[in-house]
Amino acid sequence: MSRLVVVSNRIADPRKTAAGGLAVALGEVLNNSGGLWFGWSGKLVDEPVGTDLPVHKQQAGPVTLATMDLTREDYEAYYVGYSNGVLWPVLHYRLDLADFDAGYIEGYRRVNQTFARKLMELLRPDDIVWVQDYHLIPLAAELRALGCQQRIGFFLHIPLPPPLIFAAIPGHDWLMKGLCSYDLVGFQSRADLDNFTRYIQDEAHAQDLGEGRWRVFNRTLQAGAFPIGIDVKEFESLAAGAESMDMFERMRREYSRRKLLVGVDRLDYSKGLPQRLRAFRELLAKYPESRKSATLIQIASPSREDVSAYTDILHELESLCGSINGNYGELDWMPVRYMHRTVARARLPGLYRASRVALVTPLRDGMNLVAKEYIAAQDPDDPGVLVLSRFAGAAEQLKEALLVNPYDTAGTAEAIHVALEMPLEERQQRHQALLATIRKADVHWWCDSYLHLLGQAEAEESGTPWL
Ligand code: ADQ
Repeated sequence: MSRLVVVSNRIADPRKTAAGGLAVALGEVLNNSGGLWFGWSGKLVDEPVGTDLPVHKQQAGPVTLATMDLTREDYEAYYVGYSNGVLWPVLHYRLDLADFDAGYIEGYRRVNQTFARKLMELLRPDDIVWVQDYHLIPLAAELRALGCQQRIGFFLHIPLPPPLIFAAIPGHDWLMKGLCSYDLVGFQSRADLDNFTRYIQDEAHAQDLGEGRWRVFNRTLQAGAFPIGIDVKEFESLAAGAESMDMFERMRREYSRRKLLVGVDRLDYSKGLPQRLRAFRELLAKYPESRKSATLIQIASPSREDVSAYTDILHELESLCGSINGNYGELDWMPVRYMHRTVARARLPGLYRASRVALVTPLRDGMNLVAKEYIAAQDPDDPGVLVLSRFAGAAEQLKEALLVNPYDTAGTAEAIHVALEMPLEERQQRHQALLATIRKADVHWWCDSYLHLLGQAEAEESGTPWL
C-alpha cells in the first residue's frame, strides 16, 4: 500500500476532535497508511525572505506532521496578498474585491517553491501526494520541476468561476498550467468542473479522452467532481454529547415562545450575510406576525481580519443588525442576536437542533458544510428546515432544501416565511431525503472515492515540459 502524503496550507492534529470532520477523515486515511501531513505551522518569523527555514517534525500516532514557519514578508504576499486578496475573491466571482498587486504572485510562487523543495526531501518513491486548496495550486508543477514522479492529486475546496472571470487574473495561464500538472484534479461541484473543462478547451485546446481524462499542455490528467461531505456519525455523536444537549436545553428554555432561525458562518463577504439580514428585515416588514414568533441568531466567527474587505463587511453587518433591532425590537425582544465569535464545536449541534430554520445563503460557496451539519443535527421526529442558496455547491445535492437566490431579498424573505410555517409532515419528508443524501456522500466517501481514482492514475511519465 502506498503512503499518503497530504499537503495543505494549515494542518490539524487529527487526534483532536475539535479539528472537525475534514481533519478527522484525512487523519483516518493518514493513520491507515502511516502517512505524512505537510504544511505551514501557522507561525511567523522575522528572518529575511529567502532564509532557509527548517521543517519541524512531530508524530501524532502513526502520522508524521511536518510543518514550516513563514517569514512575515512571505505571509503577507503568499497568504494575505495572493491567496486571500486575489484567488479567494476571483474564485468567488468577486473581481471587484481583487487586489492584483504584482508583488503578491512572486511571494505565492516563492512559498510554493520552498514547500516543493522541502517536501521533495521527505518523499518516498511510491508515495501518493494529495494537495489541498487554492494556496497551493502551483505545488505539483514545482515538484515536477524538481523531478518528482509520484502521483499528485489536487482538490479545490472553493468554486472555480467561468473562464472569462478566471482569465481576468494576470498570470491565469500560469495558474491553469499549474492545475494541469496534477494527475487528478477534484472539484466540489459539476458547475466548477464544467468551468474547468471549458477553460482548458477554449484557452488551451484540450483534447477530451473520455471518462474525465484530458490531454492538455503535453500531459494527461483526470478531472472530476467530488462533493465533500461531513462525518455524519461523528456529528451525530457530538449531538448526543453533554455540551450539545446543554446548549439545546438552554436555547429551548430561552426561546420557548419563539421559533429560532440560525446562521453560522465565518465572517466572509462570500457568505451573503448582509443580504441575509435584509431578507430577514423584509420578513419582519411584510409579515408583522413574525415579530411575535421569530428570532434570528447569527454567529459570525472572526476571519482574516488583516484583509480590508473583511473589516468592511464587519461594519456593514453591525450597522444592519443595529438598525433592525432599533426599528423592530421591543422591550422584551430583539429580532437579531448577532455574535462575532466562534461557537465551540461540541456545542454547535445543540444550537442547530434548537433552531427551526437554518439560513445558509452564501453568494458563492464551494460546498458549505454548515448546511450538512444542520441536517445531521436535527431530531428526525421534529426536524428544522434548511433555507439554502442555490449558489452553494451543496445545492447540487440538497434538492429538498428550500433553495433561494440570496440576491433576491423578497424571494428569500418569502422562503423564510414558508420555512417557518412548514407543516411537520413536509419537514419530516424533506429531512429524511436530505439525511439520506448526506449519509451516502459523507466525508469518508469523499476521501475514498477521490483516493481510489488517484491511486489508479499512471505515474508521471513526461515531467513538465512547459516549465
Ligand atoms: P469555509 O468557507 O470555512 O470552508 P464551511 O464549509 O461552511 O466554510 O465550513 C466551515 C466549518 O467551520 C464548519 O464545520 C462550521 O461548523 C465551522 N464554523 C463556521 N462558522 C463557525 C462559527 N461561527 N463557530 C463555530 N464553527 C463555525 C471552505 C469552503 C467551503 C467548503 C469547505 C470544505 O469555503 O465551501 O465547504 O472549505 O471543503
